[in-house]
Amino acid sequence: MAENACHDLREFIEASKQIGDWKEIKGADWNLEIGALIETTAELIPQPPMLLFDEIKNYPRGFRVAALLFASYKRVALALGLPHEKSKLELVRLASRKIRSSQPIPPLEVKTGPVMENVLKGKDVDLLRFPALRSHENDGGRYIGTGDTVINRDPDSGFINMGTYRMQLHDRDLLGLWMSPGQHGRLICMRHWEKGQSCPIVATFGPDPLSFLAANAKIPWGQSEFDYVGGLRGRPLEIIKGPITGLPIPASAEVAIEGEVPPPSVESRDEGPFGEWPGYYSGGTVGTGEAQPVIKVKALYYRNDPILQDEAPLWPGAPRTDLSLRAGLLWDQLESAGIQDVTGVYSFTNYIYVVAIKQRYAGHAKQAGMAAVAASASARHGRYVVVVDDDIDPTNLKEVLWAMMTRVDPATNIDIVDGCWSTPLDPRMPPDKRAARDHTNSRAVFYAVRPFEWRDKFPKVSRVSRELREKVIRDFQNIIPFPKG
Ligand SMILES: Cc1cc2nc3c(=O)[nH]c(=O)nc-3n(C[C@H](O)[C@H](O)[C@H](O)COP(=O)(O)O)c2cc1C
Ligand SMILES: [Mn+2]
Repeated sequence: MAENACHDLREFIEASKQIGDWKEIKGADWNLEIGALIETTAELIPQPPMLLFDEIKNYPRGFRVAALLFASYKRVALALGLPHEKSKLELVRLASRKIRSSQPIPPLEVKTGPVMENVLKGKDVDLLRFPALRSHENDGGRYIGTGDTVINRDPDSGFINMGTYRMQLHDRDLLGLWMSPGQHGRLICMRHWEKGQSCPIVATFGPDPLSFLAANAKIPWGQSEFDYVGGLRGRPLEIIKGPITGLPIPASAEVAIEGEVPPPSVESRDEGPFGEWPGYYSGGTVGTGEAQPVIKVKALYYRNDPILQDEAPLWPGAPRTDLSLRAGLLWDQLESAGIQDVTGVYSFTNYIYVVAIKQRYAGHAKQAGMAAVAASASARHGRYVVVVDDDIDPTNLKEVLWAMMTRVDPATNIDIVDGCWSTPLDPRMPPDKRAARDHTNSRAVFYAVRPFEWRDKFPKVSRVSRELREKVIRDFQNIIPFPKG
């Protein structure tokens, strides 16, 4: 993650073409067809190719959509500036070390940049120029904001946040914004609204890859994702001071807007339905019954031949993120909380966080599990935390399930913690709880570890040893088509 992290989305796409599979698809339809292709590819192909759509139906050539950018961990490694030939677990470890060792670097203001190649202001703003997708059959509209960042400034402390929140394309100069309770971008908007003011806002579509990954990791409140990304890259993000809002506009984003979010009491709109990452339609007006905030767009900036980044949620069986900054962030936060001998961390969507430890004392596993329930990286809308021993690779779901099957005594090794931070998009949230705005849920913590007190008496593992496995793969590769690692 040092000097070599990609500068912008197009540089990242070119570099990704060198290290993995990719496909260009011409003539596909923004209305459902592209969404269906993306989800089906992610479900059926392990380490799926990056998909690049051009000549999208009814849109001019060059107005492109890029998808599945982070569905292969090798591409995530590239985005993080890490060596892509490492294992997934090793990459999470390297990410957490980098997070630990980097110092925030504030952005660098420049006069202009590629995002200013096309400038449309006021009445000329027209977001319908872009082939925003309608991804799922019952989506209430088209979404331009999925692979996006939303940027606003806390009026009290001055800290500038960058988060990924979905944006519906309501009209040529009007966007819907869905921010879950507790999100930093929403807390900042509320501080403006409480003063009776609209919240100035910048958003990007097709940000640089590291900004995107940081914008959807829960970096603690008050730490600017701009400075964080600068620190991880080892050089500042280049920004242009927005002429309308004064907010930073990332200079090499594909598309950016400036605008404002009026208090919802002044202006709001129905939002959604939208197929969300748990695999159900949720959030927005669905379930809450409440109209949602809008962004009134005052200026539109975009590069020539702009690339929208699609990150519309997929059914969880079609993983769109093979490795996230979140796992590295959680590892760092656990160590910062004093949890010792963490040997691995991984997350399978927001719902399952796995922490591997080398147990050193009775109570160590519980300490690690409780910390993972509370840490900012994993605290919002989780479901399960699984603590495993260090012989389990937390990135390997088969190994994690095996530990849960064989090392957990359900009566004594599962803790239930109720009342944790959740979101109205949780499909399992009872309607009355949602109506009462009690956006909390319970967590189960599985201690899938050998009981510390008698760990030496635990039966020996009978699985083929790694050495023997590697030997038979080598010796029989010409007969049996073992996948190349
Ligand atoms: C593709 C994608 C889309 C997301 N969409 C939303 C959204 O619509 N609303 C929301 O509240 N969080 C959404 N999230 C989660 C937030 O980006 C994440 O919680 C992040 O930490 C929020 O920024 P903040 O920590 O500065 O509040 C999304 C995440 C991803 C990866
Ligand atoms: Mn934040």
